[in-house]
Amino acid sequence: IVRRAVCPGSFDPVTNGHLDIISRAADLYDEIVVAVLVNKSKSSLFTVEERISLLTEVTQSYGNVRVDYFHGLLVEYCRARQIPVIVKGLRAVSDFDYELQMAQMNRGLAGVDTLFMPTNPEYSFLASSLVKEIATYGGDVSSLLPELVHKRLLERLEEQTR
Ligand code: COD
Repeated sequence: IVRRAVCPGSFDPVTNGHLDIISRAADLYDEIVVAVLVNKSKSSLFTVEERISLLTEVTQSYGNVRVDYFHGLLVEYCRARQIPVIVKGLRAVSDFDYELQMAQMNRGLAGVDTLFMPTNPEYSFLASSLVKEIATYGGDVSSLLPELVHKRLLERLEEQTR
């Protein structure tokens, strides 16, 4: 039996905080599916295709990680793919309220359990939204992102100011 789990998110773009959780999850399970939420009502800096391509490149070395996307409810995706576990990173108590609510709802809805991993303290303040904001105003975010992602982020922000 293959032990599988999903790491879901927006990944706009993937940060070192996401990668920390994905790599640790990859050590615990046979296969990790990183699932990008397709949310048409939320504006994003990178398209779903771009986010998938970045994730694929930066997780390539793990061997047991693949990247996919989903629409709608995460538990429906889990059910269709027979994935019994969601892995989430917890940055701070502020994440906990909402994450606990989702975890209980997802278990109630479909029996899908959630595993919480404490974020590496190095990344406990890290969020894609903050990275984008800091980079927009010229701040240095190079230590928070994989090199390739950092490069694409600067390119994208540059394109936007043209
Ligand atoms: N360190 C460690 N982990 C981190 C860090 C960090 N610095 N930053 C993010 N993470 C982890 C967290 O576990 C987070 O949940 C995940 O990475 C993804 O983060 P984001 O910001 O890319 O994505 P979110 O928070 O926008 O993703 C939310 C989901 C898409 C998972 C959620 O909204 C969802 O499941 N939506 C589908 C609809 C649904 O099923 N709704 C019902 C829920 S009950």
